[in-house]
Amino acid sequence: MRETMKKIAALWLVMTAASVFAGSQQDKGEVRHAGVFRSLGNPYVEKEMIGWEAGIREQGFTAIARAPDTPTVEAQIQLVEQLVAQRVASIAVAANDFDALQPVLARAMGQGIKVYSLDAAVNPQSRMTHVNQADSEKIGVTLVEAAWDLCGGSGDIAILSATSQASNQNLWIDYMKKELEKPKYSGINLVKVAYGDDLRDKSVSETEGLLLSYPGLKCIVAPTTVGIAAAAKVIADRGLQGRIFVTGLGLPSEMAEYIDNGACPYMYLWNPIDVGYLSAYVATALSDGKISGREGEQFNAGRLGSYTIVKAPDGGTEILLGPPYRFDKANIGEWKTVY
Ligand code: RAM
Repeated sequence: MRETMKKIAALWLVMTAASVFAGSQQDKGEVRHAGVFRSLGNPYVEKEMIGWEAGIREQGFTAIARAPDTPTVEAQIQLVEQLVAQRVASIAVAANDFDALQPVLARAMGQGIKVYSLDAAVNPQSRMTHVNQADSEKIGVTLVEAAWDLCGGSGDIAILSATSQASNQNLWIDYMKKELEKPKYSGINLVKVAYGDDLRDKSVSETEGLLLSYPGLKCIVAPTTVGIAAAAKVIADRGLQGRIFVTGLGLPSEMAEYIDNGACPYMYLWNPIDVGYLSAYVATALSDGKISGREGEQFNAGRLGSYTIVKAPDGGTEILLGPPYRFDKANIGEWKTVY
């Protein structure tokens, strides 16, 4: 009898432990992390979202990914408002404006929601930290050097950007302008910064406008994956390879044909899937209390390893994914199927 009682007690203990374990697993899955990305229909953004969702899910949490149809901040404010009402654990924003999200994000943080930006930053008061794809100054310096090289040291260049409020592009352009002041670049003349709004058609028509207005143009630098693909298409369609060069930040999958046909001899980028994936680990490190967004804090980002929070040029903090990577004829074949 005593043996039977013991067996029943042991069984009960095992069953209770199992249900507690199952319960905690279930609770974890009920914790929702949210991400508001720049816009749908942008292959770069889609890859960023895929990486972020995968990173949240592999940690056992629920991912809610949202993005407006076009890269406007008004639509992002509405999406954030809905997510605050849903009481998510964290909100990531790849922002379409540096300052405009501050009221809603401050409200979110006031309610205990962990807020951070990725890709395109919000101002330091609106975030706990920021996930930056690469050192912003380095991107600016690298793109100026590329334009100078492609122009053979002198000539007119233009920048084809995303929207005029895009904080990442604006920061890179500021660094480009600063770099262009150096004596080495005295022969380079920046004639215009055009905005294609990260929309394919608008980027094509802005490129056509540049060609019309500046017949002597030698190089178009597009620090946006949408802009560079549109500009390279116009140059290739018109057979202008060798006379006008396109460079900037592009997705290997979209740019391989233009790198091969010479419209864009080389360009730079980083892995957008990893930008999202790293951000997913920032979400959970913030909500677990492992980090608070202060300079010097460290955390683990799954398959990417360990990261340290550093000071950002805007006065806040950030986490740098890694250096920009160069793509050219020699290596584009191996990258075009990766991202
Ligand atoms: C576009 C977006 C994105 C930027 C890349 C380089 O797809 O503007 O924010 O990081 O280009």
